[in-house]
Amino acid sequence: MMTIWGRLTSINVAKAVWAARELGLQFERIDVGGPYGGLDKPEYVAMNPNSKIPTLDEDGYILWESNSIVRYLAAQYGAGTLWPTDPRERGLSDRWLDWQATEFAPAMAPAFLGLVRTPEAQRNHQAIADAVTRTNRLVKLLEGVFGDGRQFIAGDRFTIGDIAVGCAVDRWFLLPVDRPDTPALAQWHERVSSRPSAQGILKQELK
Ligand SMILES: N[C@@H](CCC(=O)N[C@@H](CS)C(=O)NCC(=O)O)C(=O)O
Repeated sequence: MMTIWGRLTSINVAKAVWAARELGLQFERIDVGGPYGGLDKPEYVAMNPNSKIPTLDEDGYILWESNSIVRYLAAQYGAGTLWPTDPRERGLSDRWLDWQATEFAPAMAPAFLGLVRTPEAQRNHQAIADAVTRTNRLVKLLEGVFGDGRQFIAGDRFTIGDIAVGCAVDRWFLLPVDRPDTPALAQWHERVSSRPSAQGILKQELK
């Protein structure tokens, strides 16, 4: 029995759920976090002392940190598909999970939190503008990657890197900000958004 704890409006929950769906796994998702609360409840903290979402529970095996969950699911159930078996091939996909968490997410966060989660009167417009500049630089980097005509982020197969960066770019494209023209990136975004496993996860209203 597999359970994923977390509201689907969270980018980090979205990554875990997308991976599980892509792998065809049966699981239950339980809404916690955001308006649902529950992250400070002792039962939740006992599972996830970081009091964040998502948390995976598979028959008592508890795992938190979204990218670790994506990696675990892919390694356990997606060898040769989401999880390339050749270490060099896998590295070219896997690095994008780190890049999403350590480069893209911190760059975008002030813009996302400012524009989606902060009432207009309380917004820090300078912080939002700086975030837009920083994130657009990264988005241009991605345009360069897809500029060589590749179908997916690590080549010709959909892998874990597409999940992490797909969720991040999806949110960036949904934010009401000025963006550079990135046609190759936009085409890839359409390609990954149209996968059956991404329905209800990507291209959703930001909350
Ligand atoms: N590094 C963690 C970050 C988790 C995180 O920040 N989750 C946010 C949602 S995206 C959270 O739990 N926020 C509190 C809430 O939703 O109430 C991961 O990737 O899993």
